[in-house]
Amino acid sequence: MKIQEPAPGEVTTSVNQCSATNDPQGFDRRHFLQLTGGSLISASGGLFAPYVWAAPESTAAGSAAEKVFWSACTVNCGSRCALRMHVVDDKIKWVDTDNTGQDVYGEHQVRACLRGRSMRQRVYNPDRLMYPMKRVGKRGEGKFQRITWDEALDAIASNLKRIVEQYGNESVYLQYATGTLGGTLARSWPQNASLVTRLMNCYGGYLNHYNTYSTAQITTGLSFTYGSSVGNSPSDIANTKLLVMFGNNPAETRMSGGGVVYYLAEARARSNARMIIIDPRYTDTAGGREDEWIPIRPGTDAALVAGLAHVLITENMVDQAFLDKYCIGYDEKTLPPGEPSNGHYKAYVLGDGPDGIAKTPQWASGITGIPVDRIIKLAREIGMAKPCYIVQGWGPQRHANGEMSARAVALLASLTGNVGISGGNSGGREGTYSLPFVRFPTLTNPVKDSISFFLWTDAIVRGPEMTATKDGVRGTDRLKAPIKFLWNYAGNSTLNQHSDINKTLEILQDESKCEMIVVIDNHMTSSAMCADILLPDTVTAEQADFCLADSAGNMSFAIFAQQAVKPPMECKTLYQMMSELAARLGIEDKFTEGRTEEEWLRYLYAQSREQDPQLPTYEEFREMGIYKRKDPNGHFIAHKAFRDDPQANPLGTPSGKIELYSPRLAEMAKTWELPEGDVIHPLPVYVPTFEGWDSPLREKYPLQLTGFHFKARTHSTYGNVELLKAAARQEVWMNPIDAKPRGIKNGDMVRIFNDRGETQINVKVTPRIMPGVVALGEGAWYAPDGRKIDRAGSINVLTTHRPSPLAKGNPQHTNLVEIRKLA
Ligand SMILES: Nc1nc2c(c(=O)[nH]1)N[C@H]1C(S)=C(S)[C@@H](COP(=O)(O)OP(=O)(O)OC[C@H]3O[C@@H](n4cnc5c(=O)[nH]c(N)nc54)[C@H](O)[C@@H]3O)O[C@H]1N2
Ligand SMILES: Nc1nc2c(c(=O)[nH]1)N[C@H]1C(S)=C(S)[C@@H](COP(=O)(O)OP(=O)(O)OC[C@H]3O[C@@H](n4cnc5c(=O)[nH]c(N)nc54)[C@H](O)[C@@H]3O)O[C@H]1N2
Ligand code: SF4
Ligand SMILES: [Mo]
Repeated sequence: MKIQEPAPGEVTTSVNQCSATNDPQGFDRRHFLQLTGGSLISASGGLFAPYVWAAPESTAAGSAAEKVFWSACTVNCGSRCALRMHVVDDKIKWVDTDNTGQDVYGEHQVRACLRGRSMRQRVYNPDRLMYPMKRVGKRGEGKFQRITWDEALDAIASNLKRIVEQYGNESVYLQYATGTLGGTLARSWPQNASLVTRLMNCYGGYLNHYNTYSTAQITTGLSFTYGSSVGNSPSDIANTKLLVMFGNNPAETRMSGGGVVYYLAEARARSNARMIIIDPRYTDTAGGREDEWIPIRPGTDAALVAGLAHVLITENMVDQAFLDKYCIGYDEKTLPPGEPSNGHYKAYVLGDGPDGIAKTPQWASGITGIPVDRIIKLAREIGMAKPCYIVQGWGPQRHANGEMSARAVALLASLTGNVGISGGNSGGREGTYSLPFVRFPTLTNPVKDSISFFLWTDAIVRGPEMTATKDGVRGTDRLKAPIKFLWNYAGNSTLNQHSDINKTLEILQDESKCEMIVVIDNHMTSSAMCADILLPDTVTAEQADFCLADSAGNMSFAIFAQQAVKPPMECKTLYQMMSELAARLGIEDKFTEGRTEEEWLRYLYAQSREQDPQLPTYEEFREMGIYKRKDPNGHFIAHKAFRDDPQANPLGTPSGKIELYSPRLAEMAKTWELPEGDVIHPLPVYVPTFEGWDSPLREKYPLQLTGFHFKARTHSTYGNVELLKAAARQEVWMNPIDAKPRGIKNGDMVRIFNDRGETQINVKVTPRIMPGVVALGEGAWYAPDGRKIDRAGSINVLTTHRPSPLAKGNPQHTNLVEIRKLA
């Protein structure tokens, strides 16, 4: 199919048409489809529908003109797969994946999942951005005008100069963004690692953020327990007797032949360990492979742990020697001096603490919804299995009390002495072995002020009111300026992935607040709709880069991604864009150091080889495509050195020990200003929260809504690929017990709503979710209908901006809603 170009200056027709929907919220994708005669291959719509850009017909393998290039899938799914692009006439005709090695466990192929294999549909997608554009309508409305690169970069440079002069570098923010995180040149995460960061560091700095949407509560929580949140490698499951998974679903969240799900299957086949899954949903990881599924009410894991602890203590199954030697705060003996007596965990559990309540299995059952006898049986199983691999995903911590849940699961690993040994685990997520590659130097940020990644909307509205003890601001007592300039490179968290889309949009639409938003993406996402200036980036297949493994167990790897096809239309690499912008800001030499992209890759690789002479030469690496190496130490065992010799290898906590009771948290509990109902506690106790299972709001909104990460997408990325939408449909899960009284049948269209918003989608009525709880895969592309109602099942119209107490993180799995059949 042919691509027609709008001339520079021309308002794109499709956008004009879209404004005809009179949609105060902005772009209406479905309506737009009708207006354009539905000629798109993507039902999610696309701004360039009249200029259709569709995947070329695929061809059978092996034609004479075909060339094969190694590439990679660099999205944030926790894996990193090799893709092999089969190219004819500068078009990708088909995609396969790692075909090297013997494909035996331990030297296995890093084979891509369905998402990576559908990469062509992302490269040749009607949503693809092709030209620089500027906003001509209201923010979020989706009206853009094509401009030249010079115009776009001049506008960015002059606004950046003006805003830095007027409000300081502290008013410039780099949005959390994980669209491409395996790469070296194209790397959007972590925040301090991208080329935008390097540019801003050359230009006086920017407002930092700490923590992530992924792991805020666990990272913060476990930093108080262990000083880090590492876990044993999943290959070590081969050495365990029992596998206990709290809210962990690697079959969806760690897919691929190189991902945790493969280790789980292979390692467990070797140990034949029992597997118990604790999750409100019967997950794909269960899927008939589990020994037991224990459904739990969202947000109540800390109560389950306390109930288990009651059994372990009263039946004499705790590992007292471990607790005495390695931990503080389990009982009176190891309670740090000066802390209130009976402030320890044992007193909390036995009812000798300040609340006077014994955390019996009966007590825990009332909160978690798990039968009493099941809690007792689970405690005995965990207490007797030596060793026991206790692991948590990040679902339990993405809650309003997630710091407590995360610390409680870790505490269970200590109570049973499973920390620092093979076949055991810290209670944290699975660990991974990484190759020591040198990454792009992004220089140092002169600005030290930092906010929680989740509070950027607050920082736009009330930046200078935000303080250390009220909002968790770091590096300064109080923010100096509100956010005035927002960089959004390879992320969709400016709208789709952040909480409370309706409120966020309202904040963004006030142009007197955040004055400039620059979005650099491949696709017209809902965050891109909020841009003032939109820059079209290349995709991985259009540039050379090194792409490094992510959660890859104990076999790490690196992929030499080649340029398989040329960038379409006016797309540029980030390095090109940032270099040209640096020239306008008078910092080009500092930014580029005189190197081209290829020269940077060679330069960085030479440094990596200096550190690690085992690496192949640059040319060999390019030829190989993928380079793999097994952890020379076998399995990674978290906190092993500490377990072997705690004096010589103390943990990163103030006491050097595992802090079941944290004196630092006791101090913060006294000094931080918290809203009504928020709790910071030195022990990982169970606390009820806003919009929890026992919230009074349940009278109005009786269903707990939890999100989950879905196999059809990686967050929102791949969310506009028709094949994937059809393969795994967006649906809200609901138990038959909740569906029946509402007159809801499987497949019905339903309204899911609360005070913040409404979304409509089909329902999946299934016993795979516990009664009283409903679940929606996160990341569906926000598709408002003009009356603030989303028609795509985009969960963030229902989530809240209110942060968790300690991490100031995203409680995106803590929501109350009602569901009704759509009349
Ligand atoms: N309700 C709810 N919300 C959530 C979550 C949840 O569980 N529930 N999960 C949260 C979590 S854990 C995370 S990590 C965040 C993720 O949020 P984001 O980091 O915003 O992730 P994506 O939605 O995948 O958006 C990535 C963007 O990068 C773009 N992109 C991909 N490759 C490239 C590239 O090479 N160049 C450029 N320029 N752009 C590229 C994609 O088109 C896409 O727009 O979402 C969070 N939001
Ligand atoms: N296919 C796919 N893979 C992905 C991603 C994706 O979007 N798509 N995103 C990637 C990213 S960035 C991240 S951060 C990770 C996210 O990884 P996780 O955060 O682990 O994934 P979730 O699906 O949010 O949660 C895991 C499980 O926890 C359950 N759960 C929710 N609340 C509770 C609770 O209170 N208690 C218990 N016990 N269980 C609970 C959910 O039902 C779910 O099955 O996944 C990564 N992998
Ligand atoms: S989405 Fe993840 S598992 Fe799937 S191909 Fe890409 S990197 Fe691999
Ligand atoms: Mo994440």
